[in-house]
Amino acid sequence: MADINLQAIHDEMVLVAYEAGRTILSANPADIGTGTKLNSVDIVTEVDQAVEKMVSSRLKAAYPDFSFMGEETYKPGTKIGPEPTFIVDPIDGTTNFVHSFPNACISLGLALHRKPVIGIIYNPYQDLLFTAIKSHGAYMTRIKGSAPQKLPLAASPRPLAGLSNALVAVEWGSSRDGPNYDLKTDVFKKLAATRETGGAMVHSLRSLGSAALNIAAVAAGQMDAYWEGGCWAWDVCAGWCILEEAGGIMVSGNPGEWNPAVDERVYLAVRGAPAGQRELVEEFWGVIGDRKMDYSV
Ligand code: LIP
Repeated sequence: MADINLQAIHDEMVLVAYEAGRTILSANPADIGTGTKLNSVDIVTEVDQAVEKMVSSRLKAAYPDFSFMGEETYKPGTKIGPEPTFIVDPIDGTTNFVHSFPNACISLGLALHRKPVIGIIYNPYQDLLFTAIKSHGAYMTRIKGSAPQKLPLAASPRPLAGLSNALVAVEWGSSRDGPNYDLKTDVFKKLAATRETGGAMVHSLRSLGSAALNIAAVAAGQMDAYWEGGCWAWDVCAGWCILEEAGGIMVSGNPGEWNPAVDERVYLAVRGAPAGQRELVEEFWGVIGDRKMDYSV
């Protein structure tokens, strides 16, 4: 286990991601069975389940000693251990998928000692692949077979110049009441509001509908930050590796924690920049104040 070949695992994960992409594209969302989990906006489809089955059987066959955690087969309370663990969301952006909104992906991560070391994100609608291996950089491939572009896309990324110059990704998530929801919506409002009224007046807010694609956009330098509470390790593991390899940082979405766990459930991703990363995090945490999102129950 000590000398695992990350490049070979990465290459297999890319093949698996492309196969998942073909399954996602071949499904007609109007004809597939859908169900719900926690509530009416926490959606699962037959395609999510079929893709996870294919992914888990391929990865388990190739790497029988590794652990596997997938969104659709997750058993509440399961912990991620130090052993190599595939952390997989078969379709991240399921709501987009069921609405035929072409922004969904497969998110395939590998964690080692609970840290993301490989990240593969593939949006088949745009034939857009994001990949990274720990200490080997992050890449984006626009069309299968074309030359990968190194991330971030800008050769000299601009310094971060505070929230008032930032494009920020946020998500509504599937919990739509209670203290977490109140905090989130209050922060959304404060991020957008004018400085005169106590807000940060960010350039704007975006919701791509997929944590993985939000993080990939931050890694690419197309957005400055992404903040969410309530998502899971399978939503962020792959993107996290890609983000770090592109010079970005992942900190807690709750103020004060610079080194969150992969299953922290509250995250703030900030793009790579020659200056201003820590300042942006601290300014963001200042908008949240002394409150915290809590997903422990
Ligand atoms: C989605 C996440 C998104 C979150 C949604 C949902 P899914 O994952 O990517 O960030 O806001 O509630 O969890 O369900 O499409 O795999």
